[in-house]
Amino acid sequence: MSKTAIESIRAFEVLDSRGRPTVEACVTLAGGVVAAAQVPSGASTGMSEACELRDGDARRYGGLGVLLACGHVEGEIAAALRGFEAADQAGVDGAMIALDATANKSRLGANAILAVSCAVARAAALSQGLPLWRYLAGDRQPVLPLPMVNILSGGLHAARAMEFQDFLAVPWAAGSFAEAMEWIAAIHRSAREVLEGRGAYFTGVADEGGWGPKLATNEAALEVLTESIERAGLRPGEQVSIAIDVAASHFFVDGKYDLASEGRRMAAAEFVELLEGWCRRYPVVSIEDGLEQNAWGDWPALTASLGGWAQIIGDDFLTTNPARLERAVGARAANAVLVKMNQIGTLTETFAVVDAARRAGWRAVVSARSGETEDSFLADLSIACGMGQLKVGSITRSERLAKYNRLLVLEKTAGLPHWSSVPALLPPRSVTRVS
Ligand code: 2PG
Ligand code: MG
Repeated sequence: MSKTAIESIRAFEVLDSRGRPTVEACVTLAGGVVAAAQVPSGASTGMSEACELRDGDARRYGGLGVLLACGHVEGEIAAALRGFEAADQAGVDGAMIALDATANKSRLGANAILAVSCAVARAAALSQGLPLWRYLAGDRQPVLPLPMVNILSGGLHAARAMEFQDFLAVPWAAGSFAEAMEWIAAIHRSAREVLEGRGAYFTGVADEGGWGPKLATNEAALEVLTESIERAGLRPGEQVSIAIDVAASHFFVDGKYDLASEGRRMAAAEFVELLEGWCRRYPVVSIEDGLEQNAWGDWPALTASLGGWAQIIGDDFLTTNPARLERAVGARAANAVLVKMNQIGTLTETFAVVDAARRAGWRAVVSARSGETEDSFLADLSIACGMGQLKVGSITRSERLAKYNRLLVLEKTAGLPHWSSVPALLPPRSVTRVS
């Protein structure tokens, strides 16, 4: 066996940032290189995501254990991959897809498969003496990504205090990643002050480290965020814009968008009007999952009315799935894709989606999950994709900071181009202030 071939693979049940079990895979190459990777887990998952295999044994972790997935790694997967060159990522991923033999990786588990896929990549990078981002990039131009950072949370990440899931700050005018993080820390701090000024009561932070306040309306979150940007001494729109993750599928009830906290139920057309009003009044440059995940008929209208102002991102809608992306490109149903490795389950397929988005002239945002781990793999992936945007959550939880901190170091050491080198990174906006 060559020194760079896979010799053995182990798997461990470890815990994610919500205290739920997840998979860590550890690959050993014949020459002695050892590399591990952990996989994340979502809460607001899309229906078309690859399957996360859970034990279903109610006596352990309420059925969420991943011992079956770990068993598949150490059993069938390890046996099938023994002798594969670690650098043959497509071969390794293809072998696991064939071995699983289901459309959604439900037999072996996407959590088992992805953990191995990432650990193999890391082992290959190590064996070649390359930083992970450099190895993953291949022929792509690596870029330091612009972070969109969660400041206020609602939906499934914050006990549904409001329906919209994420209100994020986009520090696009920062001259460096370090400056972007400094701005974000100031905005996160000032957001607390603004919320306190409105009488908000704090019991902690939401799943991704943002504040999860109870506000009178969803729109109030935009007022709070805009005010927080100003209070931090920054200019809304001119320096820091706003992104929202509507995560609309999770409050789509009986064919209507149900803003229960406001006592309003809207059909798609009315809901798009609501979003359009927000784009007029606030510096919103990015709208994710603005409509329900299977509302194929409505997405083109959303994109037609708001696509010139904001990037229209499909997350639950596209689930990092090449077939759904292709259909959406054909239908002009969005203009950007959220990239989450565990929605599809291998690194090879993840890059296929990124490259297809690039070819279509779409934007792509590499994203973490709400249940994350201390693995910083995503930081390297976001650089390697070269699409210039990253979403990891807020700045008060170390599973998020593992990624941000690695990017802070790589900015100083790796000589990477700034995100502004990516053409048409964000749509141009003229709105700079709430009227
Ligand atoms: C999202 C993600 C990350 P989850 O909806 O974009 O914020 O959440 O991992 O719960 O799907
Ligand atoms: Mg989302």
